[in-house]
Amino acid sequence: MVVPSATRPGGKKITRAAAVPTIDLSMERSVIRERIVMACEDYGIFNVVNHGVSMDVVQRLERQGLEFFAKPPWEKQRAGPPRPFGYGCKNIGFNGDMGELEYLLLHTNPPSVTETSKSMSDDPASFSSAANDYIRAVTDLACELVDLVAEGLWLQEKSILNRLIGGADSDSVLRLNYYPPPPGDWEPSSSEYYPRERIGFGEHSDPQILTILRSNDIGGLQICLPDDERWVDVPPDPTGFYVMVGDVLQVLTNGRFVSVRHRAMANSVKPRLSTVYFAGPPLDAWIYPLPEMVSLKNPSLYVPFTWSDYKNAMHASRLGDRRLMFFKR
Ligand code: GA4
Repeated sequence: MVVPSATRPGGKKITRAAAVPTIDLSMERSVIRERIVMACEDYGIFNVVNHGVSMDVVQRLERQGLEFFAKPPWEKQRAGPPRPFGYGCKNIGFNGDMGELEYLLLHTNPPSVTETSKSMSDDPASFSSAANDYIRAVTDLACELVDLVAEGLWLQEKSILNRLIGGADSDSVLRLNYYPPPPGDWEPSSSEYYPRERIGFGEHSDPQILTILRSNDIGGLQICLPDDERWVDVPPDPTGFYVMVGDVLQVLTNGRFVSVRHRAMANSVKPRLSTVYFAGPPLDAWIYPLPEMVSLKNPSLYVPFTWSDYKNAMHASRLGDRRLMFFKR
């Protein structure tokens, strides 16, 4: 369903419609892998249901997150600043980006989670157990999804993607985003033509291989589909996960998959909490289009680089920059 859209001068249109495919992981494997490949080509995002991640694991981390963000500012600051891990408030990255949010960034290896939990909770053992259990569950899900991708793309080496994100040396990140409601005097504009927007986390694509996102039941996620000038609302699904293609998967598939541009709005009168897992490769992993994705008709679009090179480019750039441009042939 498409309802009337609004345009900001010089900005993209906003359409209140969502067309993100939902993939039921209890379907037959051959059907799932085909649908995943199609969703990654056409949208760069899909929703998974019947994913096998226990809701208890999800809720335990959500509770820990809400408890942390409810603390007084001075207490939260003890877990910051995020350089790059820890607590952050409004500042995003190192180059002046800002958003209407607070967040926690954690590296996903268990010793690091245990260490950082000490500054995040009065009960660090419960915090780190909730975070580690969540990380284990979504890592398994991410590995299963990339196995399906490898099968769907008929890759020779079926475990090539799984090995990039499933090993102990993978450079994955867990992010808890808390979008507080707007201040009392803030009112969304009722004008269709000049909508007043509160940007929680600005437009960008995720740099890694795959992102696994969930939120509480408050909306805010928007995507911008390839070759389109519209922002599309993605409805919250507290029991499912949204899966997004990252820049590295775009490179590995030689542009066949697209890393989706997205942002999070913070207009709701209720707080939004999202939990986002970014499945990344090891720092020294070489990234280049997989041989099956390259042919005379589809020559390689990117030069080889390491994940560490890409991270350097990422930390030197602004949130909304199109970093893959630096690695194009
Ligand atoms: C976007 C995706 C993840 O949230 C993140 C972000 C990272 C950060 O917050 O430190 C970055 C951003 C993200 C890409 C460009 C740089 C780095 C903020 C920023 C301005 C953790 C990631 O991996 O890249």
